[in-house]
Amino acid sequence: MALREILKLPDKRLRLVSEPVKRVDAGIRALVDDMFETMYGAPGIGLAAIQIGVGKRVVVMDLSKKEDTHKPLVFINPEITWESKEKSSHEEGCLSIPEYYEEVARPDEVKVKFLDLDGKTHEITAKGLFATCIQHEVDHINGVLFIDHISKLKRDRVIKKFIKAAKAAKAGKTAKKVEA
Ligand code: GNR
Ligand code: NI
Repeated sequence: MALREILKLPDKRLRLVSEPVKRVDAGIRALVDDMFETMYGAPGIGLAAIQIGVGKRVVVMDLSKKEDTHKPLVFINPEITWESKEKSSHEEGCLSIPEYYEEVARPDEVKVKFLDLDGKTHEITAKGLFATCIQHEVDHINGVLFIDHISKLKRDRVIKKFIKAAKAAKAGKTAKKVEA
């Protein structure tokens, strides 16, 4: 198990399309372990492998409220096979875009097909926060970020802010409080 560094905007690797997993083997299980450690450590409720720099279609999630009742979920090669016409809007955040939150409208309900850690296929229906989160994570493995679903004005502003912060960090300055 290892805590891995989470890639932040404007890291270009966040824009890569991840590759399907061919075989669920010990390497994938080790990756999933690292992803859970990193997600719980952040803390966050979901994580896609590309957020730790691994371009494989692997997602972990835990939507449980209390820390002592972990409900770890793993989705390998997740595919959205159906989405409801009804949309609903929820405030989203992303560990790769820290401390930025915005409302995003997405299909209210989706069906998701995926493999588990034994390589077995499942298809489930997700609603509410689960639906929001799985769509957010499937976006990640396709190189899409939640800010791609908000207005261009807001998106450009947040990207600019993170570019500025990255430059300041590189220059060894305090990059914590860069104004938008
Ligand atoms: O921790 C996270 N919270 C969250 C809140 C609303 C919608 C989506 C998410 S996912 C996010 C973790 C993350 O960045 N996953 O990619
Ligand atoms: Ni995210």
